[in-house]
Amino acid sequence: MGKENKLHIVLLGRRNNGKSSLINLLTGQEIAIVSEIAGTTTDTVKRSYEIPDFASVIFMDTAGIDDSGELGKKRVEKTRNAITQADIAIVVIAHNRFGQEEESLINDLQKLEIPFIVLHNKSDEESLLPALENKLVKAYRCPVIDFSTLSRQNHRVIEALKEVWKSQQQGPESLIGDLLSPGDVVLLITPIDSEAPAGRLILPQVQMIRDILDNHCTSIVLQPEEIATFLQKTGIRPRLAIADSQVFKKVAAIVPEEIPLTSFSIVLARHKGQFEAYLQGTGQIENLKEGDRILMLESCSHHVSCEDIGRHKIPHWLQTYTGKTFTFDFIAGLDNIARPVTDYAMVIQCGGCMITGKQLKNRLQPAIDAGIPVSNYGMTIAYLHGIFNRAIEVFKKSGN
Ligand SMILES: Nc1nc2c(ncn2[C@@H]2O[C@H](COP(=O)(O)OP(=O)(O)OP(=O)(O)O)[C@@H](O)[C@H]2O)c(=O)[nH]1
Ligand SMILES: [Mg+2]
Repeated sequence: MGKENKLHIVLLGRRNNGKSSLINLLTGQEIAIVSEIAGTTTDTVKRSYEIPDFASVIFMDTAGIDDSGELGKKRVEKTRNAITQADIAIVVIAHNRFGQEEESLINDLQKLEIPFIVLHNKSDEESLLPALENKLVKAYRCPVIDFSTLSRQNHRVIEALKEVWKSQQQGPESLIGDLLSPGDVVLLITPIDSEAPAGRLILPQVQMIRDILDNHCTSIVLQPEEIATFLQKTGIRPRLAIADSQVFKKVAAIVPEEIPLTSFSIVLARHKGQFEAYLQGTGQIENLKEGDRILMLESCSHHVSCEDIGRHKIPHWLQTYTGKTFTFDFIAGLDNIARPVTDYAMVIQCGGCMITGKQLKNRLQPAIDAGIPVSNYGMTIAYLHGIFNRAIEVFKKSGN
Protein backbone atom coordinates (compact mmCIF):
# COMPACT_ATOMS: atom_id res chain seq x y z
CA MET A 1 0.00 0.00 0.00
CA GLY A 2 1.12 3.58 -0.56
CA LYS A 3 2.38 6.09 1.94
CA GLU A 4 0.66 6.85 5.25
CA ASN A 5 -0.98 3.45 5.14
CA LYS A 6 -3.86 4.86 3.19
CA LEU A 7 -5.07 3.44 -0.03
CA HIS A 8 -4.13 5.81 -2.83
CA ILE A 9 -6.71 5.88 -5.59
CA VAL A 10 -5.71 7.83 -8.65
CA LEU A 11 -8.27 9.10 -11.18
CA LEU A 12 -6.98 9.25 -14.71
CA GLY A 13 -8.37 10.13 -18.09
CA ARG A 14 -8.78 12.78 -20.72
CA ARG A 15 -9.71 16.31 -19.81
CA ASN A 16 -13.35 17.01 -19.15
CA ASN A 17 -14.33 13.38 -18.68
CA GLY A 18 -15.51 14.10 -15.14
CA LYS A 19 -12.63 13.01 -12.90
CA SER A 20 -13.05 15.89 -10.48
CA SER A 21 -16.84 15.51 -10.53
CA LEU A 22 -16.42 11.86 -9.62
CA ILE A 23 -14.19 12.66 -6.65
CA ASN A 24 -16.70 15.23 -5.43
CA LEU A 25 -19.44 12.66 -5.72
CA LEU A 26 -17.51 9.88 -3.97
CA THR A 27 -16.41 12.09 -1.09
CA GLY A 28 -19.72 13.92 -0.88
CA GLN A 29 -17.95 17.24 -0.89
CA GLU A 30 -17.94 19.76 -3.69
CA ILE A 31 -14.32 20.69 -3.18
CA ALA A 32 -12.65 19.95 -6.48
CA ILE A 33 -13.29 22.55 -9.11
CA VAL A 34 -15.42 21.21 -11.89
CA SER A 35 -16.09 23.01 -15.12
CA GLU A 36 -16.94 22.46 -18.72
CA ILE A 37 -13.58 23.94 -19.70
CA ALA A 38 -11.09 21.22 -20.58
CA GLY A 39 -7.99 21.37 -18.41
CA THR A 40 -9.61 22.61 -15.22
CA THR A 41 -7.48 20.44 -12.97
CA THR A 42 -3.88 21.40 -13.63
CA ASP A 43 -2.03 19.62 -10.88
CA THR A 44 -2.36 16.45 -8.88
CA VAL A 45 -4.65 17.12 -5.93
CA LYS A 46 -5.01 14.69 -3.03
CA ARG A 47 -8.12 14.30 -0.97
CA SER A 48 -8.43 12.08 2.12
CA TYR A 49 -11.63 10.18 2.65
CA GLU A 50 -12.88 7.29 4.73
CA ILE A 51 -14.85 4.81 2.66
CA PRO A 52 -17.18 3.03 5.11
CA ASP A 53 -16.50 -0.72 5.40
CA PHE A 54 -13.52 -0.44 3.14
CA ALA A 55 -10.52 1.75 3.80
CA SER A 56 -9.04 5.11 4.52
CA VAL A 57 -8.27 6.37 1.11
CA ILE A 58 -6.59 9.26 -0.61
CA PHE A 59 -8.13 10.19 -3.92
CA MET A 60 -5.67 11.70 -6.33
CA ASP A 61 -7.25 13.99 -8.88
CA THR A 62 -5.03 14.51 -11.88
CA ALA A 63 -4.72 16.69 -14.95
CA GLY A 64 -6.09 15.21 -18.16
CA ILE A 65 -3.74 12.85 -20.00
CA ASP A 66 -4.49 14.55 -23.29
CA ASP A 67 -3.33 18.00 -22.23
CA SER A 68 -1.42 19.78 -25.00
CA GLY A 69 1.30 22.42 -25.32
CA GLU A 70 4.45 22.82 -23.22
CA LEU A 71 2.59 23.38 -19.97
CA GLY A 72 0.28 20.51 -20.84
CA LYS A 73 3.22 18.17 -21.24
CA LYS A 74 4.46 19.06 -17.76
CA ARG A 75 1.00 18.34 -16.36
CA VAL A 76 0.92 15.00 -18.10
CA GLU A 77 4.29 14.18 -16.56
CA LYS A 78 2.90 15.00 -13.13
CA THR A 79 -0.03 12.75 -13.80
CA ARG A 80 2.26 9.91 -14.77
CA ASN A 81 4.21 10.49 -11.61
CA ALA A 82 1.02 10.30 -9.56
CA ILE A 83 0.45 6.87 -11.04
CA THR A 84 3.58 5.58 -9.40
CA GLN A 85 2.12 6.44 -5.98
CA ALA A 86 -1.19 4.76 -6.60
CA ASP A 87 -2.55 1.51 -5.21
CA ILE A 88 -5.61 1.52 -7.44
CA ALA A 89 -6.56 3.54 -10.51
CA ILE A 90 -9.86 4.62 -11.99
CA VAL A 91 -9.57 5.25 -15.71
CA VAL A 92 -12.33 7.67 -16.58
CA ILE A 93 -13.52 7.64 -20.17
CA ALA A 94 -16.58 9.23 -21.80
CA HIS A 95 -18.50 9.26 -25.07
CA ASN A 96 -17.07 5.80 -25.93
CA ARG A 97 -13.70 7.33 -26.60
CA PHE A 98 -10.96 4.83 -25.93
CA GLY A 99 -7.83 5.37 -27.95
CA GLN A 100 -4.10 5.34 -27.88
CA GLU A 101 -3.91 7.63 -24.81
CA GLU A 102 -5.96 5.23 -22.73
CA GLU A 103 -4.09 2.22 -24.04
CA SER A 104 -0.72 3.63 -23.13
CA LEU A 105 -2.04 4.70 -19.74
CA ILE A 106 -3.27 1.21 -19.02
CA ASN A 107 0.00 -0.17 -20.28
CA ASP A 108 1.76 1.88 -17.60
CA LEU A 109 -0.65 0.66 -14.95
CA GLN A 110 -0.05 -2.92 -15.95
CA LYS A 111 3.71 -2.52 -15.91
CA LEU A 112 3.45 -1.19 -12.38
CA GLU A 113 0.90 -3.85 -11.50
CA ILE A 114 -1.62 -1.28 -10.32
CA PRO A 115 -5.12 -2.72 -10.42
CA PHE A 116 -7.65 -0.50 -12.14
CA ILE A 117 -11.25 -0.12 -13.15
CA VAL A 118 -12.51 1.59 -16.27
CA LEU A 119 -15.40 3.95 -15.65
CA HIS A 120 -17.33 5.18 -18.65
CA ASN A 121 -18.80 8.47 -17.44
CA LYS A 122 -21.58 10.69 -18.76
CA SER A 123 -23.79 7.72 -19.57
CA ASP A 124 -26.70 10.15 -19.36
CA GLU A 125 -25.37 11.66 -22.58
CA GLU A 126 -24.12 8.52 -24.27
CA SER A 127 -24.14 5.03 -22.85
CA LEU A 128 -21.25 2.65 -23.14
CA LEU A 129 -21.35 0.64 -26.36
CA PRO A 130 -21.41 -3.12 -25.75
CA ALA A 131 -18.66 -3.56 -28.33
CA LEU A 132 -16.31 -1.32 -26.37
CA GLU A 133 -17.30 -2.88 -23.07
CA ASN A 134 -16.56 -6.37 -24.41
CA LYS A 135 -13.28 -5.25 -25.85
CA LEU A 136 -12.17 -3.76 -22.53
CA VAL A 137 -13.26 -6.70 -20.42
CA LYS A 138 -11.55 -9.09 -22.77
CA ALA A 139 -8.33 -7.12 -23.09
CA TYR A 140 -7.90 -6.10 -19.45
CA ARG A 141 -10.12 -8.36 -17.37
CA CYS A 142 -10.95 -5.40 -15.18
CA PRO A 143 -14.30 -4.13 -13.92
CA VAL A 144 -15.90 -1.81 -16.47
CA ILE A 145 -18.81 0.36 -15.39
CA ASP A 146 -21.10 2.61 -17.30
CA PHE A 147 -21.73 5.58 -15.06
CA SER A 148 -22.98 9.08 -14.70
CA THR A 149 -21.96 11.37 -11.86
CA LEU A 150 -25.47 12.83 -12.12
CA SER A 151 -26.89 9.48 -11.01
CA ARG A 152 -25.10 9.59 -7.65
CA GLN A 153 -24.76 5.82 -7.49
CA ASN A 154 -21.55 5.87 -5.48
CA HIS A 155 -21.89 2.30 -4.33
CA ARG A 156 -21.28 0.96 -7.84
CA VAL A 157 -17.88 2.58 -7.94
CA ILE A 158 -17.03 1.53 -4.38
CA GLU A 159 -18.01 -2.07 -5.12
CA ALA A 160 -15.77 -2.14 -8.18
CA LEU A 161 -12.90 -0.69 -6.16
CA LYS A 162 -13.36 -3.29 -3.46
CA GLU A 163 -13.43 -6.02 -6.06
CA VAL A 164 -10.13 -5.11 -7.73
CA TRP A 165 -8.46 -4.47 -4.41
CA LYS A 166 -9.51 -7.81 -3.05
CA SER A 167 -8.23 -9.65 -6.10
CA GLN A 168 -4.89 -7.89 -5.61
CA GLN A 169 -4.67 -8.80 -1.97
CA GLN A 170 -3.84 -12.46 -2.22
CA GLY A 171 -0.49 -11.71 -0.63
CA PRO A 172 2.70 -13.49 -1.56
CA GLU A 173 2.84 -17.10 -0.60
CA SER A 174 5.62 -18.36 1.58
CA LEU A 175 8.91 -19.13 -0.16
CA ILE A 176 9.76 -22.36 1.63
CA GLY A 177 6.98 -22.72 4.19
CA ASP A 178 5.78 -25.97 2.62
CA LEU A 179 9.19 -27.53 3.28
CA LEU A 180 9.36 -26.55 6.95
CA SER A 181 7.79 -27.36 10.27
CA PRO A 182 7.89 -24.93 13.18
CA GLY A 183 11.22 -25.14 14.99
CA ASP A 184 13.22 -26.27 11.98
CA VAL A 185 16.64 -24.81 11.39
CA VAL A 186 17.62 -23.53 7.97
CA LEU A 187 21.19 -22.75 6.98
CA LEU A 188 21.58 -19.75 4.72
CA ILE A 189 24.98 -19.79 3.13
CA THR A 190 26.16 -16.55 1.71
CA PRO A 191 29.73 -15.61 0.88
CA ILE A 192 30.86 -12.21 2.00
CA ASP A 193 33.31 -11.41 -0.76
CA SER A 194 34.11 -8.50 -3.03
CA GLU A 195 30.81 -9.04 -4.83
CA ALA A 196 28.70 -8.69 -1.70
CA PRO A 197 27.29 -5.18 -1.28
CA ALA A 198 28.90 -3.20 1.55
CA GLY A 199 27.15 -3.28 4.89
CA ARG A 200 24.04 -5.22 3.96
CA LEU A 201 22.55 -8.42 2.65
CA ILE A 202 20.89 -8.67 -0.74
CA LEU A 203 17.12 -8.85 -1.13
CA PRO A 204 16.71 -12.64 -1.62
CA GLN A 205 18.65 -13.27 1.57
CA VAL A 206 16.55 -10.84 3.54
CA GLN A 207 13.35 -12.30 2.06
CA MET A 208 14.44 -15.78 3.04
CA ILE A 209 15.17 -14.75 6.64
CA ARG A 210 11.76 -13.14 6.86
CA ASP A 211 10.08 -16.18 5.38
CA ILE A 212 11.80 -18.45 7.87
CA LEU A 213 10.66 -16.21 10.73
CA ASP A 214 7.11 -16.23 9.37
CA ASN A 215 7.19 -20.01 9.53
CA HIS A 216 8.42 -20.01 13.13
CA CYS A 217 11.72 -21.52 12.19
CA THR A 218 15.29 -20.46 12.82
CA SER A 219 17.71 -19.25 10.18
CA ILE A 220 21.42 -19.44 10.63
CA VAL A 221 23.33 -17.26 8.24
CA LEU A 222 26.94 -18.17 7.63
CA GLN A 223 29.71 -18.18 5.08
CA PRO A 224 30.81 -21.34 3.25
CA GLU A 225 34.01 -21.59 5.29
CA GLU A 226 32.07 -21.81 8.52
CA ILE A 227 29.68 -24.62 7.66
CA ALA A 228 31.87 -27.56 8.67
CA THR A 229 32.81 -26.12 12.04
CA PHE A 230 29.26 -25.04 12.73
CA LEU A 231 27.79 -28.48 12.08
CA GLN A 232 30.52 -30.19 14.04
CA LYS A 233 30.48 -27.86 17.05
CA THR A 234 26.74 -27.54 17.49
CA GLY A 235 25.55 -30.94 16.32
CA ILE A 236 22.57 -29.18 14.76
CA ARG A 237 21.02 -30.99 11.78
CA PRO A 238 19.42 -28.34 9.62
CA ARG A 239 16.22 -29.22 7.79
CA LEU A 240 17.48 -27.44 4.72
CA ALA A 241 20.49 -25.52 3.48
CA ILE A 242 20.22 -22.73 0.95
CA ALA A 243 23.36 -21.44 -0.71
CA ASP A 244 24.22 -18.60 -2.99
CA SER A 245 24.51 -19.98 -6.54
CA GLN A 246 28.08 -18.78 -6.85
CA VAL A 247 29.34 -21.00 -4.04
CA PHE A 248 26.97 -23.88 -4.69
CA LYS A 249 29.62 -26.29 -5.90
CA LYS A 250 31.94 -25.59 -3.02
CA VAL A 251 29.09 -25.82 -0.53
CA ALA A 252 27.72 -29.04 -2.04
CA ALA A 253 30.99 -30.72 -1.14
CA ILE A 254 30.75 -29.58 2.48
CA VAL A 255 27.07 -29.99 3.34
CA PRO A 256 26.40 -33.69 4.11
CA GLU A 257 24.25 -35.50 1.53
CA GLU A 258 21.45 -36.10 4.00
CA ILE A 259 20.86 -32.37 4.39
CA PRO A 260 18.80 -31.10 1.44
CA LEU A 261 20.64 -28.33 -0.33
CA THR A 262 19.32 -25.81 -2.80
CA SER A 263 20.08 -22.27 -3.92
CA PHE A 264 18.44 -18.91 -3.36
CA SER A 265 17.75 -18.53 -7.04
CA ILE A 266 16.12 -21.92 -7.30
CA VAL A 267 13.83 -21.11 -4.37
CA LEU A 268 12.93 -17.84 -6.03
CA ALA A 269 12.49 -19.51 -9.41
CA ARG A 270 9.97 -21.84 -7.86
CA HIS A 271 8.25 -19.00 -6.04
CA LYS A 272 7.92 -16.95 -9.19
CA GLY A 273 5.93 -19.53 -11.02
CA GLN A 274 7.95 -20.70 -14.02
CA PHE A 275 9.56 -23.55 -12.13
CA GLU A 276 8.06 -26.34 -14.22
CA ALA A 277 9.28 -24.68 -17.41
CA TYR A 278 12.76 -24.27 -15.92
CA LEU A 279 12.81 -27.88 -14.79
CA GLN A 280 12.07 -29.02 -18.32
CA GLY A 281 14.13 -26.38 -20.10
CA THR A 282 17.38 -26.52 -18.19
CA GLY A 283 18.32 -30.00 -19.36
CA GLN A 284 17.99 -28.80 -22.97
CA ILE A 285 21.46 -27.35 -22.52
CA GLU A 286 22.53 -30.77 -23.81
CA ASN A 287 20.85 -30.10 -27.17
CA LEU A 288 22.38 -26.70 -27.90
CA LYS A 289 24.18 -26.53 -31.23
CA GLU A 290 27.26 -24.69 -32.38
CA GLY A 291 26.43 -21.05 -33.14
CA ASP A 292 23.07 -21.07 -31.37
CA ARG A 293 21.75 -17.77 -30.13
CA ILE A 294 20.94 -17.55 -26.43
CA LEU A 295 18.92 -14.81 -24.79
CA MET A 296 19.94 -13.68 -21.31
CA LEU A 297 17.18 -11.75 -19.54
CA GLU A 298 18.46 -9.49 -16.78
CA SER A 299 15.74 -7.95 -14.69
CA CYS A 300 17.84 -5.72 -12.49
CA SER A 301 20.22 -3.77 -14.66
CA HIS A 302 22.06 -2.25 -11.71
CA HIS A 303 23.04 -5.33 -9.77
CA VAL A 304 26.74 -5.69 -10.46
CA SER A 305 27.18 -9.22 -9.18
CA CYS A 306 24.20 -10.51 -11.19
CA GLU A 307 25.59 -8.72 -14.21
CA ASP A 308 28.89 -10.51 -13.81
CA ILE A 309 27.14 -13.85 -13.50
CA GLY A 310 24.86 -13.28 -16.47
CA ARG A 311 27.25 -11.51 -18.81
CA HIS A 312 30.44 -13.41 -18.14
CA LYS A 313 30.29 -16.44 -15.93
CA ILE A 314 27.26 -18.25 -17.35
CA PRO A 315 28.25 -17.69 -21.02
CA HIS A 316 31.74 -18.89 -20.21
CA TRP A 317 30.56 -21.94 -18.29
CA LEU A 318 27.96 -22.83 -20.91
CA GLN A 319 30.53 -22.80 -23.68
CA THR A 320 33.07 -24.72 -21.64
CA TYR A 321 30.50 -27.31 -20.64
CA THR A 322 29.17 -27.88 -24.15
CA GLY A 323 32.44 -27.24 -25.99
CA LYS A 324 30.48 -25.03 -28.38
CA THR A 325 30.40 -21.35 -29.18
CA PHE A 326 27.16 -19.40 -28.85
CA THR A 327 25.95 -15.89 -29.51
CA PHE A 328 24.52 -14.23 -26.42
CA ASP A 329 22.07 -11.33 -26.40
CA PHE A 330 21.52 -9.48 -23.13
CA ILE A 331 18.34 -7.61 -22.37
CA ALA A 332 18.19 -5.50 -19.23
CA GLY A 333 15.24 -4.49 -17.08
CA LEU A 334 11.90 -4.79 -18.77
CA ASP A 335 13.24 -3.59 -22.13
CA ASN A 336 11.71 -4.96 -25.27
CA ILE A 337 13.22 -8.04 -26.84
CA ALA A 338 14.44 -6.78 -30.20
CA ARG A 339 14.53 -10.07 -32.12
CA PRO A 340 11.71 -12.51 -32.59
CA VAL A 341 11.93 -14.90 -29.69
CA THR A 342 12.07 -17.82 -32.13
CA ASP A 343 15.61 -16.71 -33.06
CA TYR A 344 16.75 -18.15 -29.76
CA ALA A 345 17.69 -21.70 -28.94
CA MET A 346 17.32 -20.99 -25.25
CA VAL A 347 16.26 -18.21 -22.89
CA ILE A 348 17.92 -17.81 -19.52
CA GLN A 349 16.33 -15.48 -17.00
CA CYS A 350 18.03 -13.96 -13.94
CA GLY A 351 16.61 -14.58 -10.48
CA GLY A 352 14.10 -11.83 -11.06
CA CYS A 353 14.47 -10.48 -7.53
CA MET A 354 13.69 -6.94 -8.68
CA ILE A 355 10.55 -7.72 -10.64
CA THR A 356 7.27 -9.28 -9.64
CA GLY A 357 6.26 -12.81 -10.44
CA LYS A 358 3.65 -11.48 -12.80
CA GLN A 359 6.17 -9.43 -14.74
CA LEU A 360 8.54 -12.36 -14.92
CA LYS A 361 5.82 -14.65 -16.12
CA ASN A 362 4.76 -12.19 -18.80
CA ARG A 363 8.32 -11.85 -19.89
CA LEU A 364 8.93 -15.56 -20.38
CA GLN A 365 5.55 -16.59 -21.69
CA PRO A 366 6.24 -15.88 -25.38
CA ALA A 367 9.32 -18.13 -25.26
CA ILE A 368 7.41 -20.88 -23.46
CA ASP A 369 4.54 -20.57 -25.91
CA ALA A 370 6.99 -20.91 -28.79
CA GLY A 371 8.40 -24.08 -27.25
CA ILE A 372 11.80 -22.55 -26.58
CA PRO A 373 13.62 -24.02 -23.57
CA VAL A 374 13.78 -21.57 -20.68
CA SER A 375 15.93 -21.67 -17.61
CA ASN A 376 17.19 -19.28 -15.01
CA TYR A 377 20.62 -18.35 -13.74
CA GLY A 378 20.56 -20.48 -10.61
CA MET A 379 19.25 -23.57 -12.33
CA THR A 380 21.66 -23.23 -15.24
CA ILE A 381 24.61 -22.82 -12.90
CA ALA A 382 23.49 -25.81 -10.86
CA TYR A 383 23.21 -27.82 -14.06
CA LEU A 384 26.58 -26.81 -15.45
CA HIS A 385 28.20 -27.65 -12.14
CA GLY A 386 26.59 -31.06 -12.00
CA ILE A 387 24.54 -30.30 -8.91
CA PHE A 388 21.18 -29.69 -10.56
CA ASN A 389 19.66 -32.91 -9.33
CA ARG A 390 20.63 -32.26 -5.78
CA ALA A 391 19.37 -28.68 -5.88
CA ILE A 392 15.89 -29.65 -7.07
CA GLU A 393 15.54 -32.85 -5.06
CA VAL A 394 13.90 -31.19 -2.06
CA PHE A 395 11.15 -29.75 -4.26
CA LYS A 396 10.42 -33.04 -5.95
CA LYS A 397 9.75 -34.59 -2.56
CA SER A 398 7.32 -31.82 -1.70
CA GLY A 399 5.37 -32.58 -4.83
CA ASN A 400 6.49 -29.51 -6.72
N1 LIG B 1 -23.72 15.13 -18.54
C1 LIG B 1 -22.78 14.87 -17.66
N2 LIG B 1 -21.84 15.80 -17.39
C2 LIG B 1 -20.88 15.51 -16.50
C3 LIG B 1 -20.84 14.27 -15.83
N3 LIG B 1 -19.76 14.27 -15.02
C4 LIG B 1 -19.16 15.46 -15.16
N4 LIG B 1 -19.84 16.24 -16.05
C5 LIG B 1 -19.51 17.57 -16.52
O1 LIG B 1 -18.34 17.49 -17.34
C6 LIG B 1 -17.54 18.66 -17.20
C7 LIG B 1 -16.14 18.29 -16.81
O2 LIG B 1 -16.12 17.74 -15.49
P1 LIG B 1 -14.84 17.75 -14.59
O3 LIG B 1 -15.16 16.96 -13.38
O4 LIG B 1 -14.28 19.10 -14.42
O5 LIG B 1 -13.87 16.91 -15.55
P2 LIG B 1 -12.33 16.59 -15.33
O6 LIG B 1 -12.10 15.25 -15.90
O7 LIG B 1 -11.93 16.82 -13.94
O8 LIG B 1 -11.67 17.64 -16.31
P3 LIG B 1 -10.21 18.33 -16.24
O9 LIG B 1 -9.95 18.75 -14.84
O10 LIG B 1 -10.34 19.45 -17.20
O11 LIG B 1 -9.25 17.28 -16.72
C8 LIG B 1 -18.27 19.53 -16.14
O12 LIG B 1 -19.02 20.47 -16.79
C9 LIG B 1 -19.14 18.55 -15.40
O13 LIG B 1 -20.27 19.12 -14.83
C10 LIG B 1 -21.84 13.30 -16.15
O14 LIG B 1 -21.87 12.18 -15.64
N5 LIG B 1 -22.78 13.66 -17.05
MG1 LIG C 1 -10.56 18.02 -13.10
